[in-house]
Amino acid sequence: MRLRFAAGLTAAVLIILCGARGAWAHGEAADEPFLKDLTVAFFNVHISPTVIKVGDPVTITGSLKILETWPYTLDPPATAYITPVVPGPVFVLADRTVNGEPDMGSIFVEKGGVYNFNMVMRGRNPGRWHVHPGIAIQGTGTLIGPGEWVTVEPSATPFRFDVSLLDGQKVNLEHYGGAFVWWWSLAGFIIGVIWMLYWTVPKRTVTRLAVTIQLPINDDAPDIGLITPRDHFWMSVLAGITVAMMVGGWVYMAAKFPVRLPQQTDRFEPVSAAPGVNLATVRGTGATYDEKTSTLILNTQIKNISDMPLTLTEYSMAMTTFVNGDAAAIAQAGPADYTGKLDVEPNTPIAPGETRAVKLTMSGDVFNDERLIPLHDPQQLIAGLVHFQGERRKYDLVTVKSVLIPTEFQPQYLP
Ligand SMILES: [Cu+2]
Repeated sequence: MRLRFAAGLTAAVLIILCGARGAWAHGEAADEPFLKDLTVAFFNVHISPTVIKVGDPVTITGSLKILETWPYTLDPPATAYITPVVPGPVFVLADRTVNGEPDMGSIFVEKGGVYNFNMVMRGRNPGRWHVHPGIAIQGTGTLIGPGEWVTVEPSATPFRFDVSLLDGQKVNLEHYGGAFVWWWSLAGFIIGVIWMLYWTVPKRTVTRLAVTIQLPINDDAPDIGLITPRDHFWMSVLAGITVAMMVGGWVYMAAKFPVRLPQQTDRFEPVSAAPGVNLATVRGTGATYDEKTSTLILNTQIKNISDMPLTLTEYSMAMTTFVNGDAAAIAQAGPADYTGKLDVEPNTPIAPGETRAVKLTMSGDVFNDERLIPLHDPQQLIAGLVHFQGERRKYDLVTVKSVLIPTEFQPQYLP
């Protein structure tokens, strides 16, 4: 019986090991649609070049807006961190700016804020990696933008990451202090392993739990050999070695690095890059989604509140952007898997002061692949960003929220 179980288990493990393919997604499809649609819209994301050698730079640029439709069920967005999202430490982040300012760490953000980012990473490990920009928001998690495959080819020169210290010394962060950290951690680990083996292998503390849990908490029970004076002695020795290691480490650090500075944090509030002047208002008047054709239709009521004609150029939702333009314009809008064509009806400029009903139609596998559309949720809501282009380089980004009903529930489709 046991033999059969062991054979079955081995076979199952082998099948899983041989049959499993590498995981490459970043888990964003598992997030609820509202968590992607109502929170942040990414647009104008560019990741290039897509083939590099180890040590070479890859630049991620783009923009994101924290939508005014941020769900009330989440903590309000306050502290955030704009970051490349990659599978593990296969790149290093060498430089980052947000709205033109150097960004060392977290920033303070606000609902309605627009943030333009520019991140330079350098390839560290050879491989083919899926790279996204993302924004980690305290209390919510990391929301990710569109991704691109980047191939890092091996290089003849080993990876280096040189930085200058305050005293002018140059160090290679790839290996700096590595040997010390390794041996020092191993020393601490060995003390822990000795302690663990001491109490589990020769002792019956664990193997006879039924007996030991009967004893009162403060009873050493030396009469049944549970904790003897000899044990006390050896535990004191282990504790002594630990204290000696810590004192030794502190003295070594103080002697070797007499000039020290506490770890620095630099948090600031980037000035939002929102266009400033409002050119239009947009009201969502209902959306539908057809699962069979992956088509999203968004009905809107648009009012031009500016003094110039406006053209509706794009609609961005979560990590996708749909473009009212030709193939070249769509290719310019971001990574191919996350962009598509936007049909605008009627597709003529909206006159100053005009209010017009406009129907936006877009389709793409990305809606299903990234699970962007709420199909059976308690709140059937989507939100996105409508881009308008005016005259004299004036533009506007207007957040629109709409109730969405899957077509299978539309009256005309019901049996
Ligand atoms: Cu990915």
